[in-house]
Amino acid sequence: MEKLAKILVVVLILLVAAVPLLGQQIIAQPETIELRARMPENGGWSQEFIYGLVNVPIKLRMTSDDVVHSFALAQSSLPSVEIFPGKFSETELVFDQPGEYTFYCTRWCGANHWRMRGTIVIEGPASSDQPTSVPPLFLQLGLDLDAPHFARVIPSNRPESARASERTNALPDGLTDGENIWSKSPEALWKDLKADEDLDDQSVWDMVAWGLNQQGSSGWMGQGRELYTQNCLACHSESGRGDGVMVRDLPPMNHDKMGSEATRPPDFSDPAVLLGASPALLEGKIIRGGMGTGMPYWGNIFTSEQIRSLVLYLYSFQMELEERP
Ligand code: HEC
Ligand SMILES: [Cu+2]
Repeated sequence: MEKLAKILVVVLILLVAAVPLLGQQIIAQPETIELRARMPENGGWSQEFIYGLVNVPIKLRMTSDDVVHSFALAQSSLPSVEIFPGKFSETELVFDQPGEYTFYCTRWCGANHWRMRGTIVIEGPASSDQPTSVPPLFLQLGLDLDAPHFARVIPSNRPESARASERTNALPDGLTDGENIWSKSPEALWKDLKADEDLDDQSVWDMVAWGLNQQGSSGWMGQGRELYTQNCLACHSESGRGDGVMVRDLPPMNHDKMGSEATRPPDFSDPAVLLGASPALLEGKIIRGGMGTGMPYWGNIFTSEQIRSLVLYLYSFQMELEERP
C-alpha cells in the first residue's frame, strides 16, 4: 500500500514536472496567443495555463464562444478587458518577475462563474527587488476557520466609531496594537477592554468599532464596497443576509458543520455571526474559501490590502464605521 502511494507520488511529481516543460515546448516565446472564453459548463478558458518569459510581451487575442466574459489579471491594477462573442479583444502583458499569475473572468456568466480562472507561468531571472511576503495572520495563529464562532455578548445599539473618536486622547493599550485588533473577534476585544476600562458597555463597543476603523488604509470603504458588489453580492447579497441570486435554492447555513456542505452563506446581518469572528478569521476564509461549500477562494485574486478592505467592509454590516480622511 505504501509502495503504491510512493509510486503514485513519483508519477505525480513526474507529471507535474512534465506539464510546464510540455507547455513550453509547444508555445515557447509566443508572439500572440489566442484565448477563447467559455462558461465553465462549456469548458472554461481554452487555455488554463499560458507560458511566457520575463520581459517578453505576451499578446492575448481573446474571443468568446458563448456569452460576454471579461479578462482580468489578479492582484494588479490592470483594467479588465471585455470579451464578446464573435469579436476579438486584444491585450498585451509584460511581466518583469518570474512566477505564477492568476487571470480570471469578472463577469457573472453563471453559477460556476468564479471557476473561470487560469494561470500565466512566467520563467526567467528574478530581479533583485522582489518583496518577501509574510504569511497571513490566520496561518501564523493556526486558526480553525471552520469552527463555530458565535458571539454571546451583543451590543444593544449599533457600535459607532465616530462616537468613540472624542475619547481617543486616552487610548487603552489594546487599541493601539493593530495585530491585537486583527487577531481578536470584536466580542473578545470588547471583553478585554471592558475588563480594563471603567466605561459603560456601549462606550466600549464604540471603541471596538473605532479600533477596527483604524485598521483600514485610506479609501478602504469605497474599495471594500466596490469589491463586495462586484465579487460577493451574487451570493452574500446586498443586505449581507446570504440570500443572493446564486444561492437562493440552497439550504440555509448550518453553523455546526461549517465549511463542509453546499449551503447559503452565513447571515452577516445577525450580530452573533460577525462579532464572534476575528478579522484574521474572516481574512483567512476569504483567502482560502470554503472548501466544499461554494465559497470561492480569493487569495490569489486580491492583494492583501484589498482583502483587508473587504474584511472591514463586512463589519460595516454590524457597526457604523467611517472613512478616515
Ligand atoms: C458562490 C457563492 C459565494 C461567493 C461569490 C462568495 N461567497 Fe463568501 N461564502 C459563501 C458560502 C456558501 C459561505 C459559507 C461556507 C463557509 O463558511 O465555508 C461563505 C462564507 C464566507 C465567509 C465566512 C464567514 C464566517 O462567519 O465564517 C466570509 C468572510 C465570506 N464568505 C466572504 C466573502 C467575500 C468577501 C466574497 C467576495 C470577495 C465572497 N464571500 C464571495 C458563498 C460565497
Ligand atoms: Cu465569467
